[in-house]
Amino acid sequence: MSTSLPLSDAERASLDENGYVTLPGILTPDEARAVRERVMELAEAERAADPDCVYLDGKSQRVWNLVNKDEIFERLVQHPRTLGAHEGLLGDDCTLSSFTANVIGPGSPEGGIHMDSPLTALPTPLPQYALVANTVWLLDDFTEENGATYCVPGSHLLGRLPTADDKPKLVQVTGSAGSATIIHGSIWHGSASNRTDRHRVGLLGFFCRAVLKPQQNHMALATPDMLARATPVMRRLLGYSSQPGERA
Ligand SMILES: O=C(O)CCC(=O)C(=O)O
Repeated sequence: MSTSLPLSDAERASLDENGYVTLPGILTPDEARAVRERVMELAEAERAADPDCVYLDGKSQRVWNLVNKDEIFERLVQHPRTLGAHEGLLGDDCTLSSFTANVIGPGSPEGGIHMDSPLTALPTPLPQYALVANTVWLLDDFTEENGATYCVPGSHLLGRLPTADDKPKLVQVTGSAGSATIIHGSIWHGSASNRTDRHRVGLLGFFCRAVLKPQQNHMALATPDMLARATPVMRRLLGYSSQPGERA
């Protein structure tokens, strides 16, 4: 059983209207600093093992499959506030699509405006309710200079990607380290360029309705250690109890 906390009425109204809402103070500054440090260690080790694991002109990097890389990420993915927000959007049985870090390096160009996977593979118009939804965990203060996420308020209601005729009004979602921004997966969004000399580090806790195929195959990736620790909520997020009509 989940002990998750739903969004307040005001938070949910803001998410429904704009397609995103920022929840301040989900982590303390010290917690955000410690998680950032761990992400940067993982990023450095993965770059040393595979220099091609970078993107955006080699300036930025994704760290995939976080739930199997440190116990701290197992706890974060089950955080009652962020998980409660996703359950409210996607249903109480929603599952994890992927949990990654997005490290936007100094001089990185913007990531490009998009809707989240697998929405562009579906016929349009998409429904106005969310099929997938993301959490951007701010491990640094996100500013206009260091690449705070772009969103186009209200675009989640259009159910399609922008066309050449659209003039999307981009807003950068700035906030303090330790905040988490919940975004409806159909919103037009993307990382912005980093014009500072320091990495901008965020986590992306990405969830989907139980009927959709997740971005990563968690059951194949799960390590025995992580599974041995997994709570019932964690097992559900990994997909162990979301197979409709399963029989032995
Ligand atoms: O890191 C960010 O600011 C956003 C990343 C993003 O848009 C995504 O991965 O879908």
